[in-house]
Amino acid sequence: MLRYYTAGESHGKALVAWIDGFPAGVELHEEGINVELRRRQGGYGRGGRQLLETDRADILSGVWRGHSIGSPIVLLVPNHDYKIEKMDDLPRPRPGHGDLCGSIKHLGSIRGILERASARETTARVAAGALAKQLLDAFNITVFGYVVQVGSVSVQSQPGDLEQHRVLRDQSELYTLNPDQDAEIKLLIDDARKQGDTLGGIIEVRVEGLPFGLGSHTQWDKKLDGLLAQAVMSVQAIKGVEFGMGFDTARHPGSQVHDPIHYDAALRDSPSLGFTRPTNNAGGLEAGMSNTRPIVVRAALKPISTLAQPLESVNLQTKQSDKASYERSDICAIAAASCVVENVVAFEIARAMVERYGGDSLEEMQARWNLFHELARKKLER
Ligand code: EPS
Repeated sequence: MLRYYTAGESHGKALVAWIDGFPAGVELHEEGINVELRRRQGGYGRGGRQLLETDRADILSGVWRGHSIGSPIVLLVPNHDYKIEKMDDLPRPRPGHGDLCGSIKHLGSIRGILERASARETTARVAAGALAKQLLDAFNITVFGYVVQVGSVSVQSQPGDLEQHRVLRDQSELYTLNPDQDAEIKLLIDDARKQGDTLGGIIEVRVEGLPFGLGSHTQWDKKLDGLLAQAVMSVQAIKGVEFGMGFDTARHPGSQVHDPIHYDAALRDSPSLGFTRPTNNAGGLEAGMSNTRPIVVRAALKPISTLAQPLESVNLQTKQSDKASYERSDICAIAAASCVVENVVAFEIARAMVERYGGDSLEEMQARWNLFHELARKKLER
């Protein structure tokens, strides 16, 4: 099974991702990971920390002559702002952060909780996801994330294919598909900064090039939508996840929700095996399995919980009411979060691929992918 763990504190020595079950024979480039780490550090509305860091991954194990060898891969990203030993505790928990529940649960300090609850941990998740993308590349599976809403502003969608959308997203300081709206959104973020406030938003991630049947209908913990939802929901500050038409399906009759099934023999050799769907309200997932249409997952990010104009809290020593503690933070991290969710989704898709076509090597996975498509085509011709 392909899986990963992360370790590291926000102001500790380093962040680490430990990846197990990664098939052998995948060509791996540190630069592919570093591009994603740079993107995670970007986006308008970030705090001062990103000026101090230049996140780069060092591959410590599991790779020989540029290829995975099947053994555990450890990625290390050093923290320039390593100062945890000199940092004091926070006396007043911040509403929305893990300060209160974590310090009570662990019978310990707020510092001990916030250092690990911090979204700095997503550095390690992005590194793991970027590694997983290099496995997905071998199957032409793409995972692409962007911002569709910041605070009260919805981004007007632009038609285009993946490459056109990639160009637009990379032009936008907010990682949206409409850089023309950047100025409007930046004003909103500047305003929040002036008010001592923060902003959230909505992210969309699209996965293309999938075969039939990643995931399974047979058990609750094998359903791909369930696995993706758990992974996405676990990203710091995410408060909602939906697929395709999502919550809106509840407001429409079935005839307007389900995607009709058509067939086009010219597409027989593609992963869709010739089946086409004029709509994709299911977001690429039916009964917990991929249906070859793009997986479309959206995630709602709450505003950052560290406020320069803090909310009411309680001093844990005196039990007196007081404003919550303040530490340097971001005003709006939606752009970075879109990169995080993209890479977290990529890891789950890679995990599902290894589960479905698994084996110890990329070569074996590719052989089984080809065999499945050959057998499925034969079955449809019978
Ligand atoms: C982050 C680094 C952190 C925070 C932010 C994310 O750095 P510092 O605490 O040194 O400023 O900016 O963490 C949070 C939003 C949070 O709530 O903890 C990063 O690298 O993404």
